[in-house]
Amino acid sequence: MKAVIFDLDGVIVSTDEYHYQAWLRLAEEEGIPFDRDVNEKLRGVSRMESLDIILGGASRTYSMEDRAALAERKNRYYRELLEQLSPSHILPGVPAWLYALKSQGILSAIGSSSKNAKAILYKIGLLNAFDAIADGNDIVNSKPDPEVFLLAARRMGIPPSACLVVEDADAGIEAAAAAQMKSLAVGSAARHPKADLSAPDLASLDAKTVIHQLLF
Ligand code: B16
Ligand code: MG
Repeated sequence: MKAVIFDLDGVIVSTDEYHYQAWLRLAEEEGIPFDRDVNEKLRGVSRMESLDIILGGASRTYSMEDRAALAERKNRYYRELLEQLSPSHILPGVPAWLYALKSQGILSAIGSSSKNAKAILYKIGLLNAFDAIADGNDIVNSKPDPEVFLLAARRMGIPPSACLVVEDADAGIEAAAAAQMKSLAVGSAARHPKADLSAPDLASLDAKTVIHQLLF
């Protein structure tokens, strides 16, 4: 058996833009420098680690309590933005990929650093579309650590060497390599040196061709 493990944010749905908007709102309120370049460093990284990266540009120090409150406030802003999600937000190419995998008998999973993953999948109508979900609630170490992908593979009963990871984050491609899984880099991660294949998005590739090229 073979499997494909999809990252969520930036691969299945463009919640990456909502993360950006929520962090921007928080940073502006706090007077902390933040822009799209800093935002790129947050892809695939946990909420607290993301906050620490952003606070690296702050002029004052923040206590543990301050940091917890800031992370929680950002999550509130983010959850407000998630309210608008619907199946129309599923990214191009995703339905065709899921259909192709099913018809080929290949398993599929979500491997996401997000603690909001299941809420997002529910809103876009894909909560029951995968054979396994591993997310930010299940892990101690977020990408580039391979933990979330290894857990997804274990939940499907598929060895890492028979898994392909689809990722939009450099940290996610690093995590796939550390898990000894094949990887397809899309969006911001495209052309990462450790990716086995790169493309702008899933719509530009035929699932069957990619699977046979990388997993067989
Ligand atoms: P949350 P992914 C990641 O999702 C995002 O890319 C990253 O920007 C975010 O900080 C992280 O989830 C945690 O998200 O605050 O919702 O728990 O790309 O791994 O699906
Ligand atoms: Mg992502």
